[in-house]
Amino acid sequence: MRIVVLTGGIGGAKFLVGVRAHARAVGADVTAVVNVGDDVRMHGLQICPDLDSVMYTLGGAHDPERGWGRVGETWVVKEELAAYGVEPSWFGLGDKDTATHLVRTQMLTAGYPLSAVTAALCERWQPGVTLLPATDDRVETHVVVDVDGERKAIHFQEWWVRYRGELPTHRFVFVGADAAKPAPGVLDAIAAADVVLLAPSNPVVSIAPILAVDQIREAVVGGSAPVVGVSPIIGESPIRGMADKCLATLGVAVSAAGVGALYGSRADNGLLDGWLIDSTDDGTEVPGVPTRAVPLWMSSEETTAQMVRDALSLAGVS
Ligand code: FO1
Repeated sequence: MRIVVLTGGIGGAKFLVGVRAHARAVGADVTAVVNVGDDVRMHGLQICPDLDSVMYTLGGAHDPERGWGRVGETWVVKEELAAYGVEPSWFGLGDKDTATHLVRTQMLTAGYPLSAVTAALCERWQPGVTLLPATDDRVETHVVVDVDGERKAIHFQEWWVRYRGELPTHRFVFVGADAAKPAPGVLDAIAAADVVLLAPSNPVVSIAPILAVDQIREAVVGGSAPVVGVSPIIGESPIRGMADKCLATLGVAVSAAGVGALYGSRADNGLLDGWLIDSTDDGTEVPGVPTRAVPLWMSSEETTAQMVRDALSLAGVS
């Protein structure tokens, strides 16, 4: 079986741990198509938070407490940059993490595309799934906000890390998405997939920027593989992160029903053939989309692998 997962950062990374466990048990092949909208250049380094969260998590090197970056991290570079008074002081790069960004930036500068750089970094971390950036082109999520009496667009990282998403926020823009092409391997993986899963990642700033690349959306919506999404909302809260703030900006209810309707039914030019929701949300209805309610807390590899089995069964491919 071939499984494609569209995914963002830490929620998607945890989900992929379960996908990989299931895949190992049944001999399936997994490709993760990862959001690059969070990517940013800081201090001359190219930083890919979602690719790194997935790579470190599957490589057993992530910090589960902090939710991003490396476990056992030290912060000498950050302290030294602060001593020089260098901005942005609100964004922290750990020492170990910095080595990843140095390797990546060096390879990009030498002319390698992000997909090749990611494959090279994964040589070390052996994630056990194929990690593909959605695109090798520059796609960045910017956020239109009111700040200091002015309306302007700031980078997603500034919106989230500097301002904790607390600014009056009007919309999210995926700069570069119009012209972006899928990274090598993305369309082939979707075309060959037996199922496409939408990880329980942020629908607005993790999944949407992937699908903002036209050819990816067309391949998923027009492809033969069933598409099943896993709700990132349990009750009225995101599993983690800022999905509540993002959904509120779009005027979408922070609920499994709200996100399911945002994705929409495949029969109605939307995405979903099935929508996996948490047991507490049993009874949720999404027009045109079969739902199934199961426990969605990713508390262990085994409980997450069970969610994956439930998603595959809902897709009719287990
Ligand atoms: N999140 C923070 O809250 N503060 C930081 O200083 C910070 C730095 C950082 C550096 C590298 C990296 O890969 C991620 C980092 N994050 C940081 C996490 C990141 O802002 C977001 O949580 C993700 O982009 C959302 O998935």
